[in-house]
Amino acid sequence: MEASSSSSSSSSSYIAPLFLFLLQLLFFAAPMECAETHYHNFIVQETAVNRLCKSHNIITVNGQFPGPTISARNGDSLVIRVTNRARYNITIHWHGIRQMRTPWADGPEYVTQCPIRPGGTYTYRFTLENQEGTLWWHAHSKWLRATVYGALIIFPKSSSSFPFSTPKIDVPIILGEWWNRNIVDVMRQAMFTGAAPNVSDAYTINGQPGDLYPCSSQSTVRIPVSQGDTVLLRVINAALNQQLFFSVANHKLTVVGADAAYNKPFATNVIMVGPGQTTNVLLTADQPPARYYIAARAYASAQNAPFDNTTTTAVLEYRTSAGGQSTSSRPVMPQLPAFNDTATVTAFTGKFRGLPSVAKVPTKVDENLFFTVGLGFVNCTPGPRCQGPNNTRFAASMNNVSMVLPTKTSLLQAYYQNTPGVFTTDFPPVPPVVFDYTGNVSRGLWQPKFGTKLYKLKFGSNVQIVLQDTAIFSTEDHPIHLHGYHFFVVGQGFGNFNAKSDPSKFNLVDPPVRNTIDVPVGGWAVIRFVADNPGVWLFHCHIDAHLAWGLGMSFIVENGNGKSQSVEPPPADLPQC
Ligand SMILES: *[C@@H]1O[C@H](CO)[C@@H](O)[C@H](O)[C@H]1NC(C)=O
Ligand SMILES: *[C@@H]1O[C@H](CO)[C@@H](O)[C@H](O)[C@H]1NC(C)=O
Ligand SMILES: *[C@@H]1O[C@H](CO)[C@@H](O)[C@H](O)[C@H]1NC(C)=O
Ligand SMILES: *[C@@H]1O[C@H](CO)[C@@H](O)[C@H](O)[C@H]1NC(C)=O
Ligand SMILES: *[C@@H]1O[C@H](CO)[C@@H](O)[C@H](O)[C@H]1NC(C)=O
Ligand SMILES: *[C@@H]1O[C@H](CO)[C@@H](O)[C@H](O)[C@H]1NC(C)=O
Ligand SMILES: *[C@@H]1O[C@H](CO)[C@@H](O)[C@H](O)[C@H]1NC(C)=O
Ligand SMILES: [Cu+2]
Repeated sequence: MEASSSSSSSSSSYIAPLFLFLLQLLFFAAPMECAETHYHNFIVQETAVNRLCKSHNIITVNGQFPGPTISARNGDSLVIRVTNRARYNITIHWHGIRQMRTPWADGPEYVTQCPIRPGGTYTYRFTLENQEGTLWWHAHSKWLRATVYGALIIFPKSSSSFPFSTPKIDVPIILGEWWNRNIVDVMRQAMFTGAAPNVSDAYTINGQPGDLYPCSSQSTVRIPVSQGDTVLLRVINAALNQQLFFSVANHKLTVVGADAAYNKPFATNVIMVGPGQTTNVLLTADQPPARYYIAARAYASAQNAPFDNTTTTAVLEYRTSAGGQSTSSRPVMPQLPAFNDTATVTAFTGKFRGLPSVAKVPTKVDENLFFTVGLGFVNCTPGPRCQGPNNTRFAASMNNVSMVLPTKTSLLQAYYQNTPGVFTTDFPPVPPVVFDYTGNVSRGLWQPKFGTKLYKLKFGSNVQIVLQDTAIFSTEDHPIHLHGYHFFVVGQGFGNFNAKSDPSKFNLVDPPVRNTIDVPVGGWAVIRFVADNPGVWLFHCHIDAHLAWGLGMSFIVENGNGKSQSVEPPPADLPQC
C-alpha cells in the first residue's frame, strides 16, 4: 500500500488524532483492499535493431522492443512518466483502460491531448476500475505504434482470483508487424501519393519474426514448458494493419478472455485476432515432449488488395524427461486457415459468450445509432499526389464523414474550455444517404465529406450502435475500437443490417464484452453500452492506414449531475500545441 506522505510533526497536538486514526485503520480498514500505485518511467528513444538481415533505428520505450510489460491489480493506480527523447511527436494510449473521469490520460493525439514534443514529458495518471485480463499500451501518434507497444496485464484483486485453472506459465504473445523501413517514411509516402501504404516485410511474435524468415532463427522466441503444465497465452494483436490467424501445433486452445473481459471457456484450434484485440487462451502441455510452432499469419478479407502473406513463429519447447530442452527436432507446424477463410472467422467469433457479470446489457435503448464503416475515394488531378486507383486518393469514413482532427488543440481541450470553431456536434446518427451498403455501390457515392464532427451523448444513456460495412472499393473486415469504454456485442451478421428481423436474434442474455469489434466483411455488428464515462472518446478503425484515411469519429459524453460523474480537471503538465 502507498505510504501516505509522512509529515512527522513534533507537536503533541497531532498525536491524539493520529492515534485515533491508527485505531480506525486497525478496526475498520483491515479487511479493505490494499490498492497500490505503480510508478513507471517511459523514455521514448531511437534504438538500433537487427531484423531480417538488416539494421535500422526504430522508436522504442526504454530501448526495449516490445516495450516494458506493465502489471497491476484491478483497483490499482498507474503513474507513468513519459519523456520524449525521440525526434517525433508522440503520445501513449492505454488501450482498453476505461479511464473513468480521466480522459486526459487516454492518449490519442489531438483527441484528448496535444502530442508530447521532442524533449517534452507528460505523466499519465489513472486507476484501474473493474477490469481484469489482458490489455496493452501503444503510441497513438502517426504510425509510431508499429514499434512503440507493450502488454498491460491486470490481475484480479488480492481478495479474488483467476476464475479458471491457475496457469503455471503466463506469457504475453504480442503479434506485431515489421517494416524494413522507418515506419514514418512508409506513412509519409502513402499520405503523399494517396495510394495504399507498402505492405509489411514480416510479422513478429514478441518482436521476433521467427524461423521462417531470413537471419531470424537465432532469435526465435522460445517458450519452455514441462509435460502437464497449464499455459496462459495472452495474445495481443499489435499489428498496424492486419487481422491475424493464430494457432499452436497439435494443441487445443481454450479461449477464456478477450479485451480484459472473461468469457465462457470454449475450445478451438485456431483464433483470429483483429488489430487492437487481445485473446487469452489456456493450453495444456499434454503432447509428446517435442517442439511445436506457435504461428500467426494474415486473415485478409478485402478483395484484390495486396497484403503481407508471410508467417511468424515462436516455439513451444517441451523439457525432456532428462531435464534438458527438446531442441533437436524441427518443430511441428500448425495448419493455419486460408488467408480468405471468413467461414473459420465466423465460426470462431460465434462461440463467444460473456461470463455473467455485475454489469447487465442494456435492454432499453436511448440512442439508436447506425454507422456505415468503409473506404472511399477522392477524385484528383493525375500526378504524384494522385496515385490511388484510377486517379484518386484513398479515403475512408463513418457515415460518409472522413475524420479530420484539429492541429492547434485537442478535441477534449476544446470541449472542456468551450473553444469555438474547433468541431461541430452534428455527426450524423444514421447514414445521410440510404443505399445498398454491401451491394454494387454507385460511383456517385464513393467520395466522402471531410469534417470534424462529434456526436453528443447524455450521461447515463443506453447506446446502441449498428456498424455496417460498405462495399465501396471492397468490403472488408474493420476492427472498430471505442476508447474509454467496453461494450456488449449483441449481434452480427452478413449483408445489410435488417432493423425489422435482425434485432430478434440479438443476444441480450450473455453477450461478450469487448473494446474492439471486428465488423464482419460485407456485414454488420451491433454493440451496446451505457454512457457512464464523461469525456471525449475516439471511436475508430484500428487499422492505422484506415484511421489515417479518416475512418473514425468521436463521442462527447456529457458530465452527469451526481458525485464522480464529471471529467476531472486537466493535469498541470498536459502538453499544449
Ligand atoms: C514502397 O515499395 C516500393 C516498391 O517496392 C519502393 O520502391 C519504395 O521505396 C517503398 N517505400 C517505402 C517507404 O518503403
Ligand atoms: C505470397 O505472395 C507472393 C507474391 O506476392 C507469392 O509468390 C507467394 O507464393 C505467396 N506465398 C504464399 C504463402 O501464399
Ligand atoms: C479464397 O481464395 C481462393 C484462391 O486463393 C479462391 O479459390 C476462393 O474462392 C476464395 N474464397 C473466398 C470465400 O473468397
Ligand atoms: C478502375 O477502372 C477500371 C477500368 O475502368 C475498373 O475496372 C476498376 O473497377 C476501377 N477501380 C476503381 C477502384 O475505381
Ligand atoms: C454496378 O453498377 C454499374 C452502374 O451503376 C454497372 O455499370 C455495373 O455493371 C454494375 N456491376 C455489377 C457487378 O453489377
Ligand atoms: C458523401 O457526400 C458526398 C458530398 O456531399 C456525396 O457526393 C456522396 O454521394 C456521399 N456519399 C454517401 C455514401 O453518402
Ligand atoms: C508536433 O506537435 C506540435 C504541437 O501540436 C506541432 O506544432 C508540430 O507541427 C508537430 N510536429 C510534427 C512533425 O507533426
Ligand atoms: Cu478499417
